Order: sequence, then C-alpha cells, then structure tokens
Amino acid sequence: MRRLAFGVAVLVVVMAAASFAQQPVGTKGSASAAAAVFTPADVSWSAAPDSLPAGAQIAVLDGDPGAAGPFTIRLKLPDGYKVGPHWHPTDENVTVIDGTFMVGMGDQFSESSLKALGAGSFGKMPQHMNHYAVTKGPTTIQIESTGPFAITYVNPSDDPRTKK
Ligand SMILES: [Cu+2]
Repeated sequence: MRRLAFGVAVLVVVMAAASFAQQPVGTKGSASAAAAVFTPADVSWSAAPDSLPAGAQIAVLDGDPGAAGPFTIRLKLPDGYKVGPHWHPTDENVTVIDGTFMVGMGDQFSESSLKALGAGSFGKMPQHMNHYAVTKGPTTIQIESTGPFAITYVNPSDDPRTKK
C-alpha cells in the first residue's frame, strides 16, 4: 500500500516535469506578443484624435487605445496646451518624458491647485475621476491605460468635438 502511494507520487512528479518541458525555454506567458523596443528616434508621430484640443501629436507604442486591452501611447504637446476637466472609463497612468505637465483634480479648472510634474514624474488618474491639465513649455507625456479609451469632458464647451 505504501509502495503504491510512492509510485503514484513519482508518476505525478514525472508528469509535472514533462509538462514543464513542453514550454520553450526563455519564454513566459503568451508567445504571440511581439517584442517592441523604441528609441526616441523610432517613435513616429501623427496628429492626435479630435477628442483632444488641436495641436497635439500622438504616437502609439503598444496596443490599440480604441480596442479592448492594455495600450501605451505618447502625446507631444505644445506650450500652454490645455485640456479641460474630463474623465476616462479606465485608469490613466501618466509618465512625463520631457517638459512640465501641470495637473489638477476636480471638475473645475483651478490654476492654484495645479501640481507641476517635471520629466520623470508619474501620475495616476483613477477611472471616472475628473482631472485637467496644462503644459508649461513643450511637453511629452506617456500614457498607459486599458482600452477602449475615451475622454468625456465635464463641460461640453471644452470638448473639441462639439466645436465643429
Ligand atoms: Cu485624462
């Protein structure tokens, strides 16, 4: 009886080892996702969507902001670029690459409550939380979030899409 139990235990260990062996060495998780590396020179920019005030440029580094799933984009913004109070359906994680990104929380744009985020800074805007921003000098930010991404302005007059 004891011998039988030992035999079963050995079999389980052998089977576990066999299933590990089927995984290619050096890969983890899905092998379908392609690796992607970018130097700043590799990033290709185009005009940002009309949900953002005119003058911004966008680069999609990973994923698709319009589709379900994680994505990473960058936005290149001119000096004094202002985005009125708004919210997103998913968390927005912002890393400042260069320049100064001035951010405030709430549904009313308030100059005095802006926090200056310089290069290397990070900010998390939780889903559905109203926030706003303005740049000080030309500024590049990186946004990591989960799609489908959307922006809803608190004041329709701040929405560039309603100005058409
Ligand atoms: Cu935002």
